[in-house]
Amino acid sequence: MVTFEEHILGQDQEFSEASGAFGWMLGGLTLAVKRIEAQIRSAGLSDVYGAQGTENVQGEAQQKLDVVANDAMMECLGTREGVAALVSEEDEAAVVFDDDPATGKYILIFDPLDGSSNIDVNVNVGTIFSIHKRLPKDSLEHSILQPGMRQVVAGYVVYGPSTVLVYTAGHGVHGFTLDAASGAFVLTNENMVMPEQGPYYSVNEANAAQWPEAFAGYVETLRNGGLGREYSSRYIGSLVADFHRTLLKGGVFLYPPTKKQPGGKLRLLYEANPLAFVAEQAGGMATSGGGRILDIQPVKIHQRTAFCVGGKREIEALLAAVGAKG
Ligand code: AHM
Ligand code: MG
Repeated sequence: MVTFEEHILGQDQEFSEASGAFGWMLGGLTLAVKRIEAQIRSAGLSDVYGAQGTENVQGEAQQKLDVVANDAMMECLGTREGVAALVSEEDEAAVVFDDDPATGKYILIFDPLDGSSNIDVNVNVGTIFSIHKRLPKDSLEHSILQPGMRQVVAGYVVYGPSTVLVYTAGHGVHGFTLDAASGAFVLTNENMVMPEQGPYYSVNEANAAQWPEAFAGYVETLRNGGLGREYSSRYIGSLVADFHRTLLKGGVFLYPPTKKQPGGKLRLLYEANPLAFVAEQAGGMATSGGGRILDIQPVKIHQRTAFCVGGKREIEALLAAVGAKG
């Protein structure tokens, strides 16, 4: 049995050298997600379904479980050695724990509970995380606003029929399943590869009338067999679950710009970047339609982006349709 912590520490010389602080921080991450998963599993029994009655920084109604999940991440990671700052979808600003670059070495950016509109109906939700190194000679703000290509680790957890953790540290993509007996995330899928072309496209088609013409034309091409195969449509509305299917089965997930949200809906730092890193490491591609996701220089922590991710064949066709590079 190989656990997540053992696997990741063996991936990179640098991580094993820093194994004290780095391993301690990863232990905080897995502890938090196990606490979140326990709350999700018993949600109907413990009155944590429903709205909290508050709004987050994006003006979205917070669900009780959004708050529970965010608290778990903050409590389990905030006191860990090596953590400089935590940046969450649920908090307006970064929470700084150690501003000394000599000791506060890592920044964790996360969406504690993605897909919260699906909680009350017992459909998969997830946690997405991204880890950057603190730049020793730069401000903490600059260290947080690094492009996705500088991520050192990224991944996600899907709370589904099984609880699955997928990560990359830049050496392929690896999947783990939570073993209820041992309480550990155990390696179940090493070196995951996204099929070059797949059977599904995944998009909220209720927005079709609001998409730029090139995106609408591309989806029409998928529907009419223009990519040389028939596609089926799948859309869960939980990014983590839609992405996980795309990773395993192939195809394309897209959230194009809309008239209502011309800059896209999904968030760059804790939704698009980590999933783009995983996708690329699995042989797939990720673009905003205007360029490679991992090349975008963020200007603020809650920045949004259009997000299209999937197999090489589907994304290359998308780039040809929208006239973008990378
Ligand atoms: P959340 O982080 O507040 O849950 O919002 C993000 C979610 C994604 O999980 C999902 O891909 C998308 O919003 C669905 O949006 P829509 O309902 O507009 O299709
Ligand atoms: Mg989200």
